[in-house]
Amino acid sequence: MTEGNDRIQNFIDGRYVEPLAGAYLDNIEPATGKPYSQVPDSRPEDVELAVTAAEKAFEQWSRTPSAERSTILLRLADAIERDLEKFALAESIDTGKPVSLARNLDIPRAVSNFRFFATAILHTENEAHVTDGVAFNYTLRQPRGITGLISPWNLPLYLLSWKIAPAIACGNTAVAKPSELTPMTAHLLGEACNQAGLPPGVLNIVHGTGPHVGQAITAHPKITTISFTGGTVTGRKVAETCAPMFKKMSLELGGKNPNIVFADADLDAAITGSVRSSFANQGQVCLCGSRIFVQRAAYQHFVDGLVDKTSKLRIGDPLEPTTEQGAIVSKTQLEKVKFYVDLAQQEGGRVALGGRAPEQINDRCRDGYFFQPTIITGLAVGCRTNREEIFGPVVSITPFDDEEEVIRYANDCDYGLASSVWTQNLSRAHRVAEQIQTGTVWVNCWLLRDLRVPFGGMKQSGVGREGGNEALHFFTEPKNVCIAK
Ligand code: TXE
Repeated sequence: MTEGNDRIQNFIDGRYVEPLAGAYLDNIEPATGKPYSQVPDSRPEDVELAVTAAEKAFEQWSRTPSAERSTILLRLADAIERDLEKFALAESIDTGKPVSLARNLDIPRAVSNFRFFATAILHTENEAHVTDGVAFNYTLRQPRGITGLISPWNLPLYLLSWKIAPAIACGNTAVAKPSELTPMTAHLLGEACNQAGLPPGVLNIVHGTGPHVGQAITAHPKITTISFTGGTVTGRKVAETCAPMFKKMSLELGGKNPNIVFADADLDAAITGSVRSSFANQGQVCLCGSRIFVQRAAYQHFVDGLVDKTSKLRIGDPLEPTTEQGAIVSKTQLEKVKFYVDLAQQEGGRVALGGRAPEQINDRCRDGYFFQPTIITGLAVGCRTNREEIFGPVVSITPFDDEEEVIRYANDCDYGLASSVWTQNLSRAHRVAEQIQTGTVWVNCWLLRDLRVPFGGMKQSGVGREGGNEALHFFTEPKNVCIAK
């Protein structure tokens, strides 16, 4: 880690500041299990400081022409890109993910988020409605004020920037809280904001735990808009706080996503795609397809292929450039994964691959939180392992006979975030996509993202949508002006 970064600071009003109470938490490196820096254990007073700064900045920023906001956001994207290596290393150390993944995916996508919304605001349209010969209406979309942005640990900079970029591009100011488990890239972002010339107070970053900082943000009366990504249980708490205050909220929560493979699919492509959708980022992506359903005629071929390809994934020190599977984010998360693998076996599942920690990786990583990619077969569709979000490198595979049956399996779930369907039959692809209850259906692919499309989940996977116009609408307040003739 670069010198001077071992103690993270809050970023408020354009400056790095200590938390007021001077308290810090250890920031653990998952690959070693040891603290490598400290993160502020901020309190509501720190959030208050951030809100004051954001309130002051809002006056000017909300009136700054969009072309100027756009230029600053583009400079911010450039600043991150210039320091891509530094960001990628920080993200890998913080999360335990392979540095190659951070370098090729997470950080470049964070850059794209800023570029996308920086340019999107230059191409918006305002609606106008002519009421017969009586009146003329037009709709203004105005910034909402101070936004509260709370993000999780799995894709720290990518998910935080997915919120920050539209929020501030639309002329709002922000109080952001990254996960206390993975604060380093957000810490570096402050520096990039200053390099880009973002006015002080437009983006404020307060580090700390959910109960202290997250709760203070969601409960703050001056923060009227909350965008949250995290677990469903936490999302419920956020909603409970926001609802009586009539805050506008977007909740991106968990998933238990079906990955459906028909016998008529290109099976090689389905197997390769399923290795990714099962184990990318050690399975810690809310979009991972942890419930795999394979049509009976292709079942054994698919299981053998998935086991074979997955067994070749290189588990290793996340900082090694060749590593494909790194560490699980925390000890708690590792325990959760182990719990579910034990439960799966009690529920009658058979471990076809993995199921335990790998052999020692190297001396540096001997106390790290590693777990082998794990494939389980033989589970009943409705068992707990097949219903509850594990959020780790564990998938279960179940055979099915026909379309009707697999649609029933896919939808028999409290979550509804994303799904994948593998088939060469175009009509079937349309038919199945239409019936599956998830916010996204990927056909013959996974995690193929176009930033313009609505993104989010149904059922307990959340409320609201992000992405493209959805985000521009979420972060603005529509106001209709009706002029009589
Ligand atoms: O997430 P939390 P956790 C799922 C996954 C995981 C489980 C718990 O199944 O095992 O959630 O993970 C902040 N008010 N996902 O506990 O707590 C917290 O500080 C306001 C899926 O690590 O949901 C962090 O910044 N904020 C998910 C953020 O919420 C609060 C990604 C998310 O943390 C808060 C992560 C409160 N009361 C976990 N309590 C996905 N869908 O991407 C905590 N936070």
